[in-house]
Amino acid sequence: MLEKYLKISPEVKEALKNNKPVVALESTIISHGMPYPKNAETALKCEEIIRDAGAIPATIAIIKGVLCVGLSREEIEYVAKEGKNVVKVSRRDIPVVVANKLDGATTVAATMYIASLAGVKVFATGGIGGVHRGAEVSMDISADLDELGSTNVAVVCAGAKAILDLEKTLEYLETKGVPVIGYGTSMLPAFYTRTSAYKVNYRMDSPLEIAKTLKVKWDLGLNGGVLITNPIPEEYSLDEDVMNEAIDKAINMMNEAGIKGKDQTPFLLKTIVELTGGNSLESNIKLVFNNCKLAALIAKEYSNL
Ligand code: PSU
Ligand code: MN
Repeated sequence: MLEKYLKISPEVKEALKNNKPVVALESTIISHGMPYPKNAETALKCEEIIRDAGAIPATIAIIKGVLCVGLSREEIEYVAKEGKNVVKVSRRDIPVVVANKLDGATTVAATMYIASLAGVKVFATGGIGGVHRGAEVSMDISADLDELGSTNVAVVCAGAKAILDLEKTLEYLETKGVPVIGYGTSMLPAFYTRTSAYKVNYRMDSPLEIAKTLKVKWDLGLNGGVLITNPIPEEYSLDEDVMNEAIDKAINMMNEAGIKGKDQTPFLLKTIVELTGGNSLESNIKLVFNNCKLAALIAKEYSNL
């Protein structure tokens, strides 16, 4: 039944069969999160970093209605070049895009779900979606958080951008039973910066410690994800005040333009890069690389348990 919808690349299939470490990668970050050609270069480099660290990369997207786990170079180039012409697919969009044989770039939520169908346990990205500022009125809460609450995949990220309400995002994750781990830190990283005003739930200093927690969680039937937050390397971190100013401005521009729903996050990401120049894009790329490496190390430890 599933085979009808799901295509796992031969390399990823072989790795999963032999319990080799695999790391999932999302594709909305490629299509909607970064401009071409940096997005293609970044996506390919992520795969290389994961391989160099001893795991197999599995970039996930929907190609002509097929849920693909492990894209070819050409498919990555295609999603990167098409950019926003590719549908941004979160959980709710999967059935429509598949039924109509469309192309879709998967968000954290959709990537987690498809990874879990394939049996991939560890996933690397940049930043997750979360509770938006003003959510007490707009109710804009990313489906990424509910997916973390129910799907058994660990997500390695650099925290969340301050386009979100970080405090409410943590509260929501607590409600959903999602442990938030800080890798080598007890403070929640805020994407461009290594810290924020908020604490993570647990600090862990080794990939093995994290892998053990994943194993126990799922062995006990505690379904859902784990969020591993990995601070941006010091040398690429950006000034908090400068970034917050750009974020505030981008949110005002978004509200003035009346942008709503799934278009909000892509608009904010694009506008922040425009307002801060190539600097923030470069930092974004570097933190994703850093997360790919950590995810590979966690996947390796997990496969040995
Ligand atoms: N935040 C980022 N970069 C991204 C995204 C979020 O810093 O690329 C993307 C991810 O794919 C994430 C999605 O899953 O946006 C969340 O969108 P929404 O807020 O509409 O759920
Ligand atoms: Mn939303």
